[in-house]
Amino acid sequence: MTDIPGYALLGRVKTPSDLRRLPAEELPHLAVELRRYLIETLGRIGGHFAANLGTVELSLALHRCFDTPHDRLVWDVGHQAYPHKILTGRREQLETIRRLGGLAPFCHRAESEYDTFGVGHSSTSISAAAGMAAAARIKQEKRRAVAIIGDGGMTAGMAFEALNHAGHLNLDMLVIYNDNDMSISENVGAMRDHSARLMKKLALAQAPHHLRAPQTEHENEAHLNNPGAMFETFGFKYHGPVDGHDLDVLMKILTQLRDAKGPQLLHIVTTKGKGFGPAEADPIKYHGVTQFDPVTGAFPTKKSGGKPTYTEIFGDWLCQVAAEDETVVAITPAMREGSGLVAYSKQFPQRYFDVGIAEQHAVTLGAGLACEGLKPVVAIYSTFLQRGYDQLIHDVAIQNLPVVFALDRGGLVGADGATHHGTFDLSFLRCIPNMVVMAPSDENECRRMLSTGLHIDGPSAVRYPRGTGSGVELDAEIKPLTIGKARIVREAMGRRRPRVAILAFGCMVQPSLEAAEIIDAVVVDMRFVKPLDAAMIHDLANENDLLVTIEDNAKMGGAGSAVNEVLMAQHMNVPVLNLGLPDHFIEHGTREELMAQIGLDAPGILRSIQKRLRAKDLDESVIAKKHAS
Ligand SMILES: Cc1ncc(C[n+]2csc(CCOP(=O)(O)OP(=O)(O)O)c2C)c(N)n1
Repeated sequence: MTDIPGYALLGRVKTPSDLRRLPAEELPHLAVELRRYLIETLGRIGGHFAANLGTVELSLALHRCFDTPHDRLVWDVGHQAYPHKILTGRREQLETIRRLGGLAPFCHRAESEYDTFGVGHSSTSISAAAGMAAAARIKQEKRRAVAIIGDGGMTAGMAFEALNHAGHLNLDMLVIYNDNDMSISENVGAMRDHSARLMKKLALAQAPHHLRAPQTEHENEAHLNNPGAMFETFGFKYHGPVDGHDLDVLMKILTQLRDAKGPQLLHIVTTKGKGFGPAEADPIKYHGVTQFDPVTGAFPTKKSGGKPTYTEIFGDWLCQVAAEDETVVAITPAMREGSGLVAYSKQFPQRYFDVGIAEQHAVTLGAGLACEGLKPVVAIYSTFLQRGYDQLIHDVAIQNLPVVFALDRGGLVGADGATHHGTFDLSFLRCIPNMVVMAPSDENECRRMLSTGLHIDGPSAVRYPRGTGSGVELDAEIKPLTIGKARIVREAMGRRRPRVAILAFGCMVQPSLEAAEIIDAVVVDMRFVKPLDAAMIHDLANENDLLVTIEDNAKMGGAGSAVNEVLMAQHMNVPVLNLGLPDHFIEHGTREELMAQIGLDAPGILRSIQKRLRAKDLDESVIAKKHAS
């Protein structure tokens, strides 16, 4: 019996066991329903979209042919795993995906036994599946491990490290290489160029984005006749390419490969956005969506005159400085749209590098460019810079190279959840010698800090949040800042004790100002996490009874800790309250919900300060006595 009107089959398939019992001739109809369900649901709620339309047949074939969850499916990134979530008992909850308390945005071990590995950052699937295959060998269990990775995911070094090792171990595992010729934007790289030539030759490419010409005319016939040569070098037996939307073909080949010994790689060709015209025509626009019309694909018209996002502020700044200075170059690890680089990439194609999902390479490429006197700006999400940490220390900072890191999505990012929050950067950046670390409190400050970075003869980072700022008017001229100088943005009106000074970092200045109105606190926009304005901290400690540090970064080792270190070094004994992120991972929800949940919105900040002010050491009489003595 179906439990949703209009979905005769999908309503009956609640688990993979139901799917395996379904007569084979009903599977194509199920695929149609599954696709329609995705379109209707995501049209209503938004989320990752186009990639999921590309994995409908693959998800059905995998759960039909493998004994899940006993056999392990590891989805790379997990943004294309919605059909998998639907088929594994989570269809009704799909409505809640990415929302506070709802389904996780990507695969999540705690959510389902079918989610064998937590993902979000790309290119981990082959390593994880290799670990599972190696464990099965050690434990002598008959269990298959399958990694499903896109052509975008395959651009990362980590994927190749895993292939190299798994091939060497001769593990019984299967890698499914889901090639749709797209990352979020067009996929890049020599491997992509080769694949595109192969698709052309085999006439496998159909969707408009597949018609993009390969970047070079050079045709290596020998390679095209043996498309799996590269994977075979790694010890994998190559199969394909096959049409990843042909259920019969997929099931036939997966049934064969299920019992094959040794490392196997199946190359499937799919269309991102398959079955939904607007998404097939523009898979970039439909990679991740807000609500849209499930018939026409139209998005609600945006209200004009809204505030620009920090991403847009950065993109405009970059175009402006690149026009003035031809040594400015920009690098993105596969995040052209998300990082605001679309206009720049068109205006300055010679000075634009999309390196693929290769954060480590992005950082060291920047170092190399800087060695030759260019001014590289590495535009990277805070969470993805985690991938390039050694490169940042070893290749950039030790050599004191002038590379500017434009760190987007600092702090809590909202719906993408724990894997994507940029809440560790202030801690992991400030401990690196030579680094200058800045966090803007508004859009003007952001531009000034970026320009400051360009003037520094060493590495620097400007870390800004997702979304919009306060909407301040932009200065006509972008003036660089004095390094390490904070600014007072609110003086106290009266001088009643206990006196409170809030030392706020980045976007925490705004809610701090709101809270300060109630308790008449001084508010300082610290601007620099490193170097800190030690003189300002010294003065504030002398003039106030309580210092409050506020940051949207982990409290541990963050900007507040840095202030504590300065106070200790100066032997200043003033009460301090450090506010920031607690020592546990924050899940998904809107940024506002999450900030309120952890008490970093204005009311939460106020509550924490008022609570601290109720403690004995800040009692008015104690303070009065202290100052009388
Ligand atoms: C380390 C890392 N960098 C960047 C991203 C952002 N990101 C999410 S999906 C994606 C594209 C993945 O392309 P592909 O694997 O081909 O999957 P498709 O969306 O084309 O199906 C990118 C760059 C990420 N998740 N992880």
